[in-house]
Amino acid sequence: MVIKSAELETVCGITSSLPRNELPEIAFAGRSNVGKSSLLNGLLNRKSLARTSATPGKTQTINYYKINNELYFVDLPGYGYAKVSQSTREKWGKMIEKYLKKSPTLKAVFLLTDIRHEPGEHDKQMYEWIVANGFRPVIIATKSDKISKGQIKQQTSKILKTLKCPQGTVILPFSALNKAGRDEIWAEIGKILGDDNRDKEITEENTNGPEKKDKRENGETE
Ligand SMILES: Nc1nc2c(ncn2[C@@H]2O[C@H](COP(=O)(O)OP(=O)(O)OP(=O)(O)O)[C@@H](O)[C@H]2O)c(=O)[nH]1
Ligand SMILES: [Mg+2]
Repeated sequence: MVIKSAELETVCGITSSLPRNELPEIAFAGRSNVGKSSLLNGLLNRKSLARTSATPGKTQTINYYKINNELYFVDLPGYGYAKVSQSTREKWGKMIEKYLKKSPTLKAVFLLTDIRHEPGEHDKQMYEWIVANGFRPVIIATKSDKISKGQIKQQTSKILKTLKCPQGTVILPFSALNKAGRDEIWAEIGKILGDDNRDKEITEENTNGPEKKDKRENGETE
């Protein structure tokens, strides 16, 4: 995709209601410091559209970036950051869950995990939330420049195994440093936009679907 425009359009805090976007959304989730904002900048060829930081906990809001008037990238708050209080962490968790449940144009969720490490408890929980909401997450293994090329396959297999991903789950290594994996991620986004990857079986079983839509149409917020 040729990026003609990319701008931060909406920032949602813990108490904000979510915007009613018409355009498709792709969300990026992952623990604090895993490289979500760096991935967005890398995909969009911008140095600092999404603010990145060596200090974990930088993105504490849901940030909607509008791309080319065609779609939104949604940067979700990083979880698992030890220095925030338990109650704040719970509020973030609720905010992320609300986002997954109440976003009718959400097409896919990309779950980021650090290629060097086995996913932890918070990653497993996030994976399960995503699946419970009817999505098959695309896994992005970040910071691939930190390991040798020969280790990539072994590490991505370990991540898939730890998260108990079903066969066929897409996992793509990415480096914000040298942009390796960028084209593959854009190719996946292209597929998603042409072909909704929401898990049809789960969606059909989920009888809350139409009710959710009605609530939004009636202007109700939580
Ligand atoms: N070597 C390397 N460093 C990276 C990569 N991606 C991110 N980083 C570094 O990791 C740190 C965190 O990156 P961010 O993009 O801010 O992470 P985030 O997931 O948005 O973090 P929160 O906003 O706290 O949730 C920064 O110091 C980045 O420079 C990568 O691919 N390779
Ligand atoms: Mg961030």
